[in-house]
Amino acid sequence: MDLGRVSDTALRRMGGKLAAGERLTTHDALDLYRTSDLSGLGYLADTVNRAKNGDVVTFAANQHINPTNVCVLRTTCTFCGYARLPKEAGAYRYTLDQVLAEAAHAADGLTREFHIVGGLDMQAGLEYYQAMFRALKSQFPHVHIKALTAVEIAHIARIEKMTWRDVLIALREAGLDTLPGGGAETFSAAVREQIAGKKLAGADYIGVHRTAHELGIRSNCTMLYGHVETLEDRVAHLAMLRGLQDETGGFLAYIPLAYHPDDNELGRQLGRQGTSTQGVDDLKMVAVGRLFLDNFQHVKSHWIMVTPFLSQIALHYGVNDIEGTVVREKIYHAVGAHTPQGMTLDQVLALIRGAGKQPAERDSLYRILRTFDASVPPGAVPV
Ligand code: V47
Ligand code: SF4
Repeated sequence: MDLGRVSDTALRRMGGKLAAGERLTTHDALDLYRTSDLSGLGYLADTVNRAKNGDVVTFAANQHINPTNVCVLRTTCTFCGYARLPKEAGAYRYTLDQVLAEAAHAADGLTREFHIVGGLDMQAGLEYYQAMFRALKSQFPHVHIKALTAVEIAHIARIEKMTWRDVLIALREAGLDTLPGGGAETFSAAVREQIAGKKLAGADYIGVHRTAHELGIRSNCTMLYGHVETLEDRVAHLAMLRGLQDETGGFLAYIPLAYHPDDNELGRQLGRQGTSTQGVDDLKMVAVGRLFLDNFQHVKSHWIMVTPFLSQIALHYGVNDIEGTVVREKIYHAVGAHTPQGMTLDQVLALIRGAGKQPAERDSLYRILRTFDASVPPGAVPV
């Protein structure tokens, strides 16, 4: 490591620790968030990422399906612009046929993952999802099902009067492969009180993921940032994720999610409409995740939320995976994301190549399926 490239003394000290294979403390993580030496931070994160993943940047051909926007927490998750009460205008719940019609895009054989999440709908219990997963698996046996956040698993358990464990076993039997990372928001109780008053507590989010990992169901994890949380809240959140990963090793990837303030109550309360998170903060979120979460192999940038341009730069701040081609994303576009709803394969390849990295398509468990030439055609515009 060339610490001559790092000007902040706290970062240089951490560079020494990292080179010696020492773990960063929560105090270190706070210093990382506070640094103004952005390029030094990027250098450290990129060095650690290269040691783990080389120059390879992966993506997956996935398709989002949001089967219901009916949610019992609609009035208490103030950051969410997607949910509706059962009789409210715009409320919907797909029938099985509608889910299959939406999934039919996968008939092209390119889609390898369905990412299925929705609201906490009293009418969408265990049987609804079992029937859905069985039908999807029978029509698209090659497509991995990444479905239901920890919050949805706990909701199904509550309405069916079952344990988290039994719900997970029943859903796995129907075809569920992995859990996505949504629903984490920021774990701090004070933050949750303000932005997601009645949502599953942070410790229970961890509990559901622990149960999944014990059953051999891998999962992702997230942090929603850029709303009312403090830097200390962010660090405490990361420490909980790192703690569970030490116990189980079951997390596949960490994905920071940038809060979008448009078309939701929290954005109005904060007077933040029409604004977005700052680019420097977006880069710090991925870089600090990469450095503090030393037991994670993958850090993903979600381009829908931070734009493809920022995601491309994030590839030099510790990110080794980008959210791939996404068909019909509803959740973020309900809260004012102005990015496209999907990228073509050529656009994804150009984005990665333009960063000087080697694109590779992966499956949902991060096994490489095919690699692509890394060279950038002259005059190519990334996206
Ligand atoms: O938990 C809701 C977030 C999450 C807003 O596991 C918002 O591979 C920003 O977790 N501004 C769900 N974010 C999406 C998610 C996800 C996305 C991509 C990949 C994976 C994965 C998981 O969306 C929710 C919440 O944190 N969200 N509203 C908003 N206004
Ligand atoms: Fe419901 Fe999830 Fe929206 Fe909260 S964030 S209101 S739990 S859909």
